Parts: sequence; structure tokens; C-alpha cells
Amino acid sequence: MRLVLVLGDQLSSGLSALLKTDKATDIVVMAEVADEASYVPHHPKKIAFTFSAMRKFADKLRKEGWVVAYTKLDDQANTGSIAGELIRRAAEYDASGVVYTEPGEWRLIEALGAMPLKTHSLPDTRFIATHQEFDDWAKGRKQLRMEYFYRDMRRKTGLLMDGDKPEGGKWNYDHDNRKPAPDQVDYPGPMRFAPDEAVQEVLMLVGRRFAENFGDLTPFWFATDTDQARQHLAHWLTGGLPKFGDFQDAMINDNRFLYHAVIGLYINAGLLDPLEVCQKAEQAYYDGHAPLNAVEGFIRQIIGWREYVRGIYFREGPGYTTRNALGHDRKLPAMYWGSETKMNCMDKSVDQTKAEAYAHHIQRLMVTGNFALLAGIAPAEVHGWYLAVYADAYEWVEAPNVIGMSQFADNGIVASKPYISSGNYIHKMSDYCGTCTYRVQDKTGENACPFNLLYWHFLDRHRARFSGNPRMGNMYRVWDRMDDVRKEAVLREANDFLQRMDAGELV
Ligand code: FAD
Ligand code: DLZ
Ligand code: SF4
Repeated sequence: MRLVLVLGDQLSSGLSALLKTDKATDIVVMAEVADEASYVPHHPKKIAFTFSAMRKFADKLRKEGWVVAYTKLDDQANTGSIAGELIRRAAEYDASGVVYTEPGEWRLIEALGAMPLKTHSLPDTRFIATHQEFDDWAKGRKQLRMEYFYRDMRRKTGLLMDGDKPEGGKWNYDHDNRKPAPDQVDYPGPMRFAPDEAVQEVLMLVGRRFAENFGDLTPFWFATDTDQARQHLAHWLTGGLPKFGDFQDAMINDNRFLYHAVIGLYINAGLLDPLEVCQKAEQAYYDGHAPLNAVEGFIRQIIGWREYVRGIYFREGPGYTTRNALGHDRKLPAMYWGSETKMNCMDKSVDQTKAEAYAHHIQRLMVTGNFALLAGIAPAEVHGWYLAVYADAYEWVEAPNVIGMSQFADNGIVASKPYISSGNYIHKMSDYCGTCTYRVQDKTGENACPFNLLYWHFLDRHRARFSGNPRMGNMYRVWDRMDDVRKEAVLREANDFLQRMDAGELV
């Protein structure tokens, strides 16, 4: 008899560990443990989602005939860690060993490998590319450009392929996907599910045990099983997908989700299969329900970016999260944890993160990420924040996005140049600036937008590293053409802003 570990983000019937074991003889182990619930101060909604979905998945397995040894967080015998639970259950059932699907985090991979038990780790087949395929693709390349990897994934899956050519003649329709914020959004947002009894029990537990964590536990509306997640997906495919592409980069004061799918949490936890999701989106295109720019853009995020960042995480190894190529060392300011700020874009992005454990890609990249990079915040602190606050955050996907794409801390493996912008970009893509205390038009002075000041501060302090980057030459030429008095004022005001922020003043 073997134990079969199922982790909180492995809630898939097709999990390799379940497929390779036998419900007649083997025993599934699932455990809510303090270690997993507190390696970062997770958003309460994320913990409630994980525990609810775990409990429902355990019930489903039992109905299918599995014996499931499930540990609840409050159980007396709970050892507090996954390894501890496996060791305890192995003794209880006199198990010959443990079978598991590779976890999505080095921390756990190492902890499981160090257990005094016979272990058998299986590849996680819920992804499209294997580690070997990614490494073969990456080997010998000077730059690991997602776009080329993505094309291979299109060929591999056959998604949006017309023979060996991309559907419509182009691989990438991103050019059509940068429309600014629309006046009205004609999609009501993600489907919301009233908590049933099982979820309510978890909400009580999380409310009691994690009351101090940043984030609102209620209203809790996430799907917590595959049936619900599929209902939500169907709702989005009809209402959201058609305009997903057009407004993918837009941000609006009064709308937290726009046309985004809000499915990262469901795919990452295993409730939805990424390929199935893409095939349904592809069908919407062939049925004439959604345009190619939307469908291609969406499929690229999943079989392109999602697979690519996973490849990077596993290729770069356990030290990736400690990288700090730019030597940034500022503490994460309290505004990330909800303290007041006068910057409306930051306020709105953090506020919705607190309420929903969700912000969309451009808020993460061009608002909170951009600000952290411009202000020189230590990437490890930024990483800890993103890992904690989003319901879809697991290290394999979060770290390459934060350490690599957003903070350039991996020295350009993921991003060929830093994703930085002045207030202009935010102004173009959102209605945030219209209701901000700062003025986006002001480049210096009392009301100057801090993004404007910090943008030049960043370029100036990292001149040696970036002035030779062909994609940044223009920025440096603009800076160099500015007169010295103006330059001096920008840098002085940027430094002053940073000092006031560090001192905890309202900025
Ligand atoms: P949509 O915008 O509707 O996109 C559809 C799906 O595409 C997503 O659900 C996701 O599965 C996939 N996807 C899109 N972009 C990416 C990407 N860059 N990397 C991986 N998958 C992608 N995504 C996470 O799943 N977990 C994270 O912890 C995470 N942290 C991020 C941190 C930063 C700084 C940035 C810039 C991006 C991060 N992303 C992360 C990627 C992306 O922002 C989220 O996947 C997306 O916002 C989730 O919302 P959605 O489901 O509405 O996505
Ligand atoms: C995110 C999370 C949380 C909050 N709690 C648990 C838990 O108690 N038990 C569990 O098995 N998994 C949990 N998870 C998901 C794990 O942290 C995740 O499996 C690892 O980070 C690897 O991706
Ligand atoms: Fe953000 Fe600057 Fe616009 Fe204010 S003015 S919302 S700080 S970009």
C-alpha cells in the first residue's frame, strides 16, 4: 500500500499521481497545514479558496472509491507540514512509500525529497511542455523569447493552426489589443457563487485563524470545484472573450475585472485544464462568437506565457527568487498593505487586490510592479507580496513574472528591457489620473505625478546598465536633451519623494 499525495494546487482528476496508483489499494493523503498556509501571509480569500476546493476534491475522490486521509487545519494530530503529515500517515497505514506529482515550488520539492520515506515523484502532466522540451528549446539560445516558444506550443497543440500555418496568417495579433479604457463595459464580470455549507465552514475557520492577514475574506464568491469553474468559464467565453483582446491592457476606476477571464486561480489549482480552456476559446472563434485577436491573445497567455514562465522557473533553479540584478534594497512601503496613498492608480490596484485577491495583468505589471521597480524596492520583498496577495499565486508562476518580467532582477532572462513607464502610459490606458491628487501632466513641482519623477530617476541611476540597450536608446536621448536645471529638479524631487515615502509620510 502506498500513499498518494494530492496538494492544494493539484486538484485534478487527471493528476499523474492519481493515474499511476490504485484506488483499490493505495490511500490519498491531503492536508491543510500551517506551513503551506503561512509561508507567506496569504490573502484570506486564497486560503479559503484552497481549503474549500481541497475539501470538495477529497469528497469527489471518496465518491469515486478512493480512501482519502484528509487532515483539517484544526485537527489535533496535525503536524503542521506536508512532510510531517506524510510521515504520520505512513506510520498509521504502514505504507511502503509515497507517490506524488512534482510540486510547483522548490521549497516543497526539497522537503519531500528529504523525507525518511521511499518516494516516487512523477512529472506534472497538466502542462503542455515537459521540462525536457523547454530545456531543449532554450539550449544554445542567446535570448529566451516567449514568442518563439509560443509558436512551438501552437504547433504542438494544433491550436489555431491552419495546417502548418497560423490561423489568419499571423502568429500574434497583439497589435490590435491595446485599446484604452472603454466608456462602458458590457460584461458583468466573473460568475459569483454563494458559499455553500462546506465553504461556510472553511470561511469560519479562516476568519478565526487568519484574521490578521491582509485581505477581505468576504464576500467570498469564487468557484470551488470543477463544475462551478466550468460554469464560470462558459459565462466568460460568451460575455468576456469577444472583447478580451481589445481591452486587455485597459484599467478603470469602477471596474475591477473588465473583460478578463479571472481563471488563473482555477487553472493553477487544477480545477480547469489549460488545454481544455484553450480548445473552448478556439471553438468560440471557429463558431464566429469571438474574433481572432481576442482568441489568439488569450490562447497565447496560456500556452505561451504560462508555459514559458514555468519553464524558466524550473530551468533557473531554487535560487531564482533571491536574484537582485539591479541591487534594489528599499523596503516595501506600507501602501502595498493598504495604507493610504495619494496615487490613485496604486490606491485602486491595491484596494481591489485587498477586496478580491485579484488584479489583472496590467495593474500587476504597470502599476504596482512598475512603481516597485522605479522606486528600487528589494525584489525579494516584492516577490513576497505578490505571492501572498493573489489567489492565483504559486511560486512557479509568480516568481518569473515578478523577479523576471516585472522587476528585471534576473538580469533580463524574461524581459529584454525593464517594464517601466512614466505616468503617461497609465494615463493612456486608464481613467485613474482624472481622479488623482497628483497631476499626470506635471513633470516637476508639488503635484507632479511620482511615476514621472521616478521614471527618470530609474533611468539616471541605471545608466551604465541600460543606456546601451537598443530598445532604451530613445529614452536616454530624451533625458539627455533635457536642460540641466530641469534634470536636477526631477532628481531632487524624486529623491525627496522617496525619502518621504520611506519615512512613512503620506505620498
Ligand atoms: P487573463 O488576463 O484573462 O489571462 C488568461 C490566463 O492567461 C490567465 O488566467 C493565466 O493563466 C494566463 N496568463 C496570462 N498572463 C500570464 C503570465 N504572464 N504568466 C502566466 N500565465 C499568464 N499569474 C498567475 O497565474 N499567478 C501569479 O502569481 C501571477 N503573478 C504575476 C505577477 C506579475 C508582476 C505579473 C506582471 C503577472 C503575474 N501573473 C500571474 C500573470 C497574469 O497577470 C495573471 O495570470 C492574470 O492577471 C490572471 O488573471 P486572469 O485569469 O483574469 O487572466
Ligand atoms: C496555497 C496553499 C495553501 C494556502 N494551503 C495549502 C495546504 O494547506 N495544503 C496543501 O496541500 N497546499 C496548500 N496550498 C498550495 C501549496 O502551497 C502548493 O502546493 C505549493 O506552493 C506548490 O505549488
Ligand atoms: Fe498614477 Fe500619476 Fe496617474 Fe496619479 S497621476 S493616477 S500617480 S499615473
